[in-house]
Formats: sequence, C-alpha cells, structure tokens
Amino acid sequence: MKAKFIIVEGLDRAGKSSQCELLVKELSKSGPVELLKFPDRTTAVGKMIDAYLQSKSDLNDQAIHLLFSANRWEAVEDIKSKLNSGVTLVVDRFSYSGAAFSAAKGLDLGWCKHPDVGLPEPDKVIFLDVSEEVAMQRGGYGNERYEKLEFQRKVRSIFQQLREPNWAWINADESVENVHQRIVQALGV
Ligand code: DGP
Ligand code: NA
Ligand code: NA
Repeated sequence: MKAKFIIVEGLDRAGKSSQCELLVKELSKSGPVELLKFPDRTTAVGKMIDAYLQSKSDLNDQAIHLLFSANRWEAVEDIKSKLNSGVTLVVDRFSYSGAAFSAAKGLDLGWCKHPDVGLPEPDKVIFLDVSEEVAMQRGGYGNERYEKLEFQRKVRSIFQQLREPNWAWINADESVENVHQRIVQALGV
C-alpha cells in the first residue's frame, strides 16, 4: 500500500481526536501509519500559538495566521520523509483549518491560503461536521478563543467554500462507532 496523506478537519467538538485515533488503529492493520496534530503546541512557535488560544497573549490576526502556517512548515521535512519511507499520515487539522479560522475573522480567503502554498497536498480530506445542538451536548464550547457558536458558524461556511472533490463530508452527530465506519468507507479501506 502506498503511503497516504490523510487530513481530518472539522469544527470544534466534532470528535476529531477520537476519530483520528480510531482511524490510525484501523489503518495500522494494513501498514505503517502515524498520527500528527496541528497546531503542534510543543515547538517554540506552537507555544506562542498555545498562549494565544488560551488568551494569555494577544497578536493581530495576520501575525497569528502566519504563526499557524509556520507551525505546519516547520514540520514539512518530517512529513515528507515519513511519506517517502512509506508511512501513512493521519493529520488532525492542517492548512484548511488555517484558512477557515482566519478567514472567519474577516481576512481575505486568498491571502489566508497563500502562506501554506507548497505544503503537501492531501490524498483525502475527512471533514467532520457537527450540528450546534450536538456540539453543545458534548459539553458546549470550552474556554479557548475560537470556541463560540457564532464564530464556529462562520468557520463552517468557509470550510464549505474550501471543499473539493477529494473531501468526504461526514455527519459527526452520530455515535463514535458509526462515524468511524463512515470514515473507513470514505477511505475505501
Ligand atoms: P485543536 O487543538 O484542534 O482544538 O485546535 C485549536 C484551535 O485552533 C481550534 O479552535 C482550531 C484553531 N486552529 C487550528 N489550526 C488553525 C490555524 O491554522 N489557524 C487558525 N487561525 N486557527 C486554527
Ligand atoms: Na479546540
Ligand atoms: Na481537538
């Protein structure tokens, strides 16, 4: 099996983390696979992003946008070398989150996409769509900066604009197991 670059995107509270873990487990039956997560809050850049998300620091919209992009770029050699050595990657958020969350603030979508041009392109994008009702049942949105209903609505509408033919748009309101089955079907594994 050729290594695949699979991006999992979604709104906050869509169950992305659990689905990424289940998917990695499933794919590992047929070959090497690893999970990556962005933002990677462990790097120097990632620590600045983490402080921003927790409102411990403030940055203008353009500056934080470029830091999120830099956080992906600083991983590019690692991503490429893993793919080249045959390791399938499941990536919890990537460039689409970068564009959607910043454009939802009112920044120009084209401008938002630009810093990520040249990063690896996905074989498949899994988008986990969650309704407002279910997101609320899952404990509502937390304390982080973007976890607000009105903002999530805008983010969702930008994701719809970004959608391409290699996207699987999956209703993540259902049980963890059902959503997992849909993801597996969409990937044809
Ligand atoms: P997570 O760790 O997946 O819960 O993501 C943290 C928050 O940051 C979440 O609200 C989504 C947002 N986010 C993720 N990637 C980006 C990005 O590249 N740019 C912006 N502006 N926000 C992002
Ligand atoms: Na979050
Ligand atoms: Na998450």
